[in-house]
Amino acid sequence: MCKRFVLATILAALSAALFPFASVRSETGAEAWLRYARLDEKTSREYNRLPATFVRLGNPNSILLRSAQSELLRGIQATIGRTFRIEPRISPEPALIIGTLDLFHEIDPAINPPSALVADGFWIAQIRFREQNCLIITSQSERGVLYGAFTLARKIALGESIANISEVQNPSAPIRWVDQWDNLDGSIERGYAGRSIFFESGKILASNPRIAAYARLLASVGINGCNINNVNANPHLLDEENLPQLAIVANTLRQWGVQLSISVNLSGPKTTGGLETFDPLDPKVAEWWRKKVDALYAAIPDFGGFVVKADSEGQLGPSFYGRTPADAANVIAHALKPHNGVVFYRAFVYNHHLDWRDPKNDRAKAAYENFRPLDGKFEDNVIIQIKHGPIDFQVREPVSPLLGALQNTNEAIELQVTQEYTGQQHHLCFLIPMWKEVLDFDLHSNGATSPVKDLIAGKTFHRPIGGFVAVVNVGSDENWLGHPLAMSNLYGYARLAWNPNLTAREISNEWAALTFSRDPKIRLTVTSTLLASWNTYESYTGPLGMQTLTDILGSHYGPGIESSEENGWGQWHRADAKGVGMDRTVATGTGYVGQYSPPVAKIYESLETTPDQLLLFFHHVPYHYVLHSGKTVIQHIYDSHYEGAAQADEYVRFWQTLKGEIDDERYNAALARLEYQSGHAVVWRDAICEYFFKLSGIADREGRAGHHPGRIEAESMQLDGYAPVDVTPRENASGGKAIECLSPQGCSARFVFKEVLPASRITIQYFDIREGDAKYRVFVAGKLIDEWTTNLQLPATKIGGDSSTRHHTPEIMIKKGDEIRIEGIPDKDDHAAIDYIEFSWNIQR
Ligand code: GCW
Repeated sequence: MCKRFVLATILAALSAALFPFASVRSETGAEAWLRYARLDEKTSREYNRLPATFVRLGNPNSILLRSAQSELLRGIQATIGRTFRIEPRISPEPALIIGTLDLFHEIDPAINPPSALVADGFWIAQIRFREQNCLIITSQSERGVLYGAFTLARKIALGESIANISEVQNPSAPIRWVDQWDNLDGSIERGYAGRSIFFESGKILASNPRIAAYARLLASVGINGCNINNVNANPHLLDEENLPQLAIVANTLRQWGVQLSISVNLSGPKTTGGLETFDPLDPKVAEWWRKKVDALYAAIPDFGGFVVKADSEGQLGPSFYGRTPADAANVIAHALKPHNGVVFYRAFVYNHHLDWRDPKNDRAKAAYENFRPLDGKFEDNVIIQIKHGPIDFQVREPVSPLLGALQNTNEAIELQVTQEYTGQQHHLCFLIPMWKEVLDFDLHSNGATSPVKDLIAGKTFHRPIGGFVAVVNVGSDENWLGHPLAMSNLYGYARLAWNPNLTAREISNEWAALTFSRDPKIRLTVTSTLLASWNTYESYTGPLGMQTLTDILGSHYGPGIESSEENGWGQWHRADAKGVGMDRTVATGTGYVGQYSPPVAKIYESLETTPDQLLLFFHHVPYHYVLHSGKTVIQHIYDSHYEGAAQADEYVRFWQTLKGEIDDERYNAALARLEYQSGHAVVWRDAICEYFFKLSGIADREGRAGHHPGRIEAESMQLDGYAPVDVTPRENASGGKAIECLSPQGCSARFVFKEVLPASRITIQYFDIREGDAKYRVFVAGKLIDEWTTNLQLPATKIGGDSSTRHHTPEIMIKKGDEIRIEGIPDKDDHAAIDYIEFSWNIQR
């Protein structure tokens, strides 16, 4: 044993004795679920019978097999401390052997998995091989071997038994891709975790090590393609001078079996290509695409293909020349076909200038109306990429009927890991339960059973290709997605794309164990919080199928209930004084329901059979309408918001039970977000309850909506420098008003506490604007008790629902007659604004 090692061992033992609780190592979250934490002694012993020798069959230069080897050895060494003797070829002793099936067959043709392997599938097995007990990982392809290696490493990291293992795993679908909406300038559209890892200032960051780290994470859960730039595509990415850099990115991804793809702009032939047209039926345009594609493949022979967003939200498309999406998709598909490339043509084609006065207009109908008539007209290397719901990643939508309507066309479902409408990673929202509902939903599109998971995999209509795409938008934040718990959505997405029959509980359990700990308490705390979080978020944002009632014209973040109405975007909920909801029935509404097959349409056409959670998506009803639950619609709106906000608050306490049991870094970072969420859930609750209370004039049975006993409005305090301002929409601030400070020296607001019982804590509702770090100080009876600076990086540019934030002071005794004074010092656009304050009491008043 070398001296340095002895010293390190003594030091480690000493520090463990002196600091028994310091054993939780500090973490950033960068390793995500690939932490390979050391297993305890007892569990490690379960793997004592692992062979001592490792053999890799096949071409010694294969990069995929090299990745598989390094990952497997790294994982096993880290988790159970085992190293292997690496042998160049099979020798007569037990071994862990990896390689493609044809190479095993060369040695022993009798070796065969118990069931067939499809592309990317693998077999992990303990077998007798040349009279030795061996553990093998094999597949038809090298990429399958890589997936098998990751899977074995994961099984060991989870402490699962591999004794007598013989497991065949095949992916559910060939397409398991991720999309990034990264712009060439380094920003990310709907990205909430820092700048792009792929681009900056118009340049490709080809040698950024984060690209390889991302690809490794993707490969570890079976993702095989990555589209790196925004679907609102900058046509310059295809410029010739970018090809060498793109080729470097492709090389990096290739090590992990991930194919590179990019989004293209259909107007490219004209805007950057020097042609006077981009008409897909013009031969010059076809030639332009052919040349571009040939050049691309000369640089990147295994390039994946293109993603196309056209005739959508300002992107030009074939309609400009009276052509169809099939015309446009096919011209590119022809260019890609000789190279085995594919086109993902997005079905997100709709008119955002709809006349909202026409009760028959309905954006939900657009995808089906545009693509159903073209079924069978697309080349077989075109995949129609369909968002899971008919609108746009709302907190709840029905399944898109288009998913069941294409019988002669390939399709992929588009999901969204980046939480655009689901809290932007400031709120916790584990989306796997939602995606499970979508994937299991039976669209009855062939008259018999046809769940979405079978349709997209091409199983129902025997399509050659299809599958899953998710918009992920990881960024330069060390932990990839900002919220320490948000990577559960990427992990879960990939696990579902591999096997949609896994349950949300199984997935969250795996993720919690790999990301935090196998300890049952930690696992249970993390999984139960995750599993409840989507319903919680839905209940305080947009229940009953109203969609996320957010500011749809701007940030898509805080409450903005009316922003969807009286404009052409078509995200209408049509709330008025008498009732709420969109009538989409065939009988009296927009007719959208008729896009479903008869058994599904029958459910949604009738008020009686429409499930409560989608009621207002399909029907317009009076506020007194009684749900299946027995509650009226209006009472449900009030109750769900109060219950949801209370649940969000529970998460904080639940998480606090993990203090000291996981590393402080991730514990504190998650706690800060959960505390913020619990405050912002109150903002949502109050805005929506207030809005519907005013609009309907119907009181909350529990007397909560519109009443806030114990709340002191900032505008009612004695102000020094601060001035009241009206907030719009008014429901986004308590009483419709706030106070703001425009004086650089700062301002103050004070009042005298008059309650008889002493209070124990003050809650300050203030506004955190992104541009500027305002400061606040709180004094009680002249004594400074708390101060903080605002820097939460919210998507907030003004005083309102995006910026409204809570701060709790530490516990302190506040007595009758004490003066409470809050000082605010503005910074840039952040005017140290305050909405109200509230008190807490330790004893029931
Ligand atoms: O949800 C909307 C987003 C846009 C996005 C668009 C799309 C990339 O608000 O930011 O554009 O969907 O999916 O194309």
